[in-house]
Amino acid sequence: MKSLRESDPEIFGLIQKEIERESEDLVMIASENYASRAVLEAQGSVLTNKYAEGYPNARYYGGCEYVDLVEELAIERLKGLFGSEYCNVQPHSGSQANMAIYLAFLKPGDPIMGMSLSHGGHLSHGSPVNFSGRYFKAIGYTVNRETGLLDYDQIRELALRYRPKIIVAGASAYPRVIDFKAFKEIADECGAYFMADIAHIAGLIITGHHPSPVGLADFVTSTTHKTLRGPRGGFILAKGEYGEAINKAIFPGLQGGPLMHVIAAKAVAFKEAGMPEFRAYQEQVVKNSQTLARELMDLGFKLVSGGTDNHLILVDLSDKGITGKEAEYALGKAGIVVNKNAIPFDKRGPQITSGIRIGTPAATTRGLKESEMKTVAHWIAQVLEHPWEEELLLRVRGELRELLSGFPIYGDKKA
Ligand code: DSN
Repeated sequence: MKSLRESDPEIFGLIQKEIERESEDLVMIASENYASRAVLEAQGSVLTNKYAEGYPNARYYGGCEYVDLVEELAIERLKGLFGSEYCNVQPHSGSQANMAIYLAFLKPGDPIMGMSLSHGGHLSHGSPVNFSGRYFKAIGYTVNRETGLLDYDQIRELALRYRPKIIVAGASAYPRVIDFKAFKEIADECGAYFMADIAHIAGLIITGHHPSPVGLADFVTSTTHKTLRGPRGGFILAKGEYGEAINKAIFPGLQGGPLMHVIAAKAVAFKEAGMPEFRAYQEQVVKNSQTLARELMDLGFKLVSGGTDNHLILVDLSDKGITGKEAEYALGKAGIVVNKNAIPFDKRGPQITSGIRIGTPAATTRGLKESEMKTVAHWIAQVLEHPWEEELLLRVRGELRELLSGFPIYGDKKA
């Protein structure tokens, strides 16, 4: 059989380019990370060949003896990590995990409540452009204008007024601890289900760097590729009593054959997440993010909520004479990859925005620590103060590459 290099040099070449990009640039997209070689190997394995509709020992295909064991291992490891009664490792993504909960427990037109996308929530928590906002009556809660923090009084007031069938806690761009206990009390008071979407903070929860919603929430959904550092995918945790309905919602409700190669890679990532090194890693992710936050504030930048408790910061550029889009572009030219991001009560639209989101999970995986974060903060400040000075951007890019050459990804460039 031919190798990829021989059979498809175009795709092979583009993958090489991407390896170079991921190696030479500083990835600070809060939702990205570098999966381990072991995760990549499992995901690139022959398990991609196997159809396994159904669940372990109850499949619709023969030849499932090994994939059954793979899925059982993934399930046991995941339950162990979170202390959960039930889990499903088949969701292809976080969005599909959320969709499965809605499919299992709601009817079209039911009211749902989640954090507004423009305040840091997620598309699948009720955005009008997403299925969740089209098939359900969505109510969005916001952060407090002065503090940038979740306003639990407002959430309670909205919940009691609109009586949602489900309340979703969780965010894509919220730098602070989420009080899952407060959400649980509000959900109980208004008779709603409580779902926690922990996609961004799953890794931090496993190691105790963020409180866990397990035991409080009826359902916990997540992705596996952000702070958890696994392959691209999703999972669901829940109280045991909900297991059957969730299993049916995932298959046959939403999905066909599970991606067994991805489930194997999830199992590998779950094993890695149980290791002592993973705790040290998450500790460093938070230290790095807090160092970056402090430095940027010392350099005169305004951060939403005035800092961070987790892996990301949200920089408010509204008083800096530069949009989020421009900042993303200029930083990208300098080799620092971030994303433009709406800030709460943003006056600009989502394609322009007045902010950028910066995350430390990927940079921490490649070994950067506090002293490098201080240097990075200075580079970010220089770029954002002179976004149109090509020479300066190229100088920063050169210095950054020099620094990153000491922090190789995968030990070399041939991942
Ligand atoms: N796109 C993800 C993020 O960047 O946070 C959310 O789905």
